[in-house]
Amino acid sequence: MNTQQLNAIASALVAPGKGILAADESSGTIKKRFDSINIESTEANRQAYRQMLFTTQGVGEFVSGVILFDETIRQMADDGRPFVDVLKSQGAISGIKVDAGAKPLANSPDEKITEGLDGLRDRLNEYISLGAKFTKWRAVITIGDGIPSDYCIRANAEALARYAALSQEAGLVPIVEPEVLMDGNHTIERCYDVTERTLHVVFDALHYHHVSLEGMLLKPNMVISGNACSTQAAPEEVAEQTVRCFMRTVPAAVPGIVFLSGGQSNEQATANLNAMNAMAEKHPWQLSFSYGRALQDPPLKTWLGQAGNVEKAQKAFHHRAKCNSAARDGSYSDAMERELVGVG
Ligand code: 5MM
Repeated sequence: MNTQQLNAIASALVAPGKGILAADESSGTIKKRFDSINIESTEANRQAYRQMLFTTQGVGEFVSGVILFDETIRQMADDGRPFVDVLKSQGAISGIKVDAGAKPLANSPDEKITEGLDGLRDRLNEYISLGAKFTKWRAVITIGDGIPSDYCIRANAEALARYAALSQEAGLVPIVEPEVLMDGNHTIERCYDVTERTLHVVFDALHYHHVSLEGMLLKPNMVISGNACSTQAAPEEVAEQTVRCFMRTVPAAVPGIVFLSGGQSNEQATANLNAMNAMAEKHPWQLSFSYGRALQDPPLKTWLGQAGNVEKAQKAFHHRAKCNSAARDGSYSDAMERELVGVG
């Protein structure tokens, strides 16, 4: 492992004003997204969709890196350039999702365990040859009656730590994603408790697996009300609870926290990140984004699988990326949000 190289990539991914586009939808997830716009999930449509995103002019000003799926890292643009090279020309670093998805946890059927460790060392080497510089692994923690169990949190933390250690051994920056789902009617306080518990266990596991904190990024949920909770916390409260939770659990050596959007609306995800970066309280890490849906919803709904809509869809994507870039230093505003009229 070249520590300096790892640290440089991790820092570049959270460079000021920039964040990550999560475009690593696996086959099942991209099918769901395409179903929502009545498009068939064929290889050609997936290539056309990702090409629309990756060739958006000027988006490299706001996007430091893109997380790809196995199929996508092997695909090319219509002009014959591999997507990895297209992204490079935008100034964006390519990363790869390396988990094999969340599956039912044995002996706790309402909970999930992420699989994919078998053969990972070899797969990492192949991804390096395809141009990947960083990786991502997502663990899913569900809030419900009597869950999450310590068993689920520990099993997922162990897998995350084993993945992160293997990734660093190969020279790839791991993005460690323990996602506490926002599905349910739980309060923001319950989300705080579960997120705090989860992060303690994850960082404990990372420690005993000798993962270098300077050469990794954390991709967590924000501390937020459940989506069916009758009281929805405003951005200032989300920011206050999230930063307090992380100050108590995430070591200062971690260069950046890149949030997932988790089903928040586009504007909510931007406003919440903005509120954190606008806080007077100083925090030791870069607070950034690694959004999937909250960056892609407007371009997806504008594109609709039509070549004639590509330009408008790219404008919608550029706008979302620009708004989230502004949220990196607390300068996002309603006026900026409304700058793009009639698209998305
Ligand atoms: C883009 O979706 C990623 C892959 O999901 P699947 O394994 O379900 O196909 C996902 O890991 C994503 O990176 C995170 O959930 C963050 O995306 P959101 O939409 O929550 O910002």
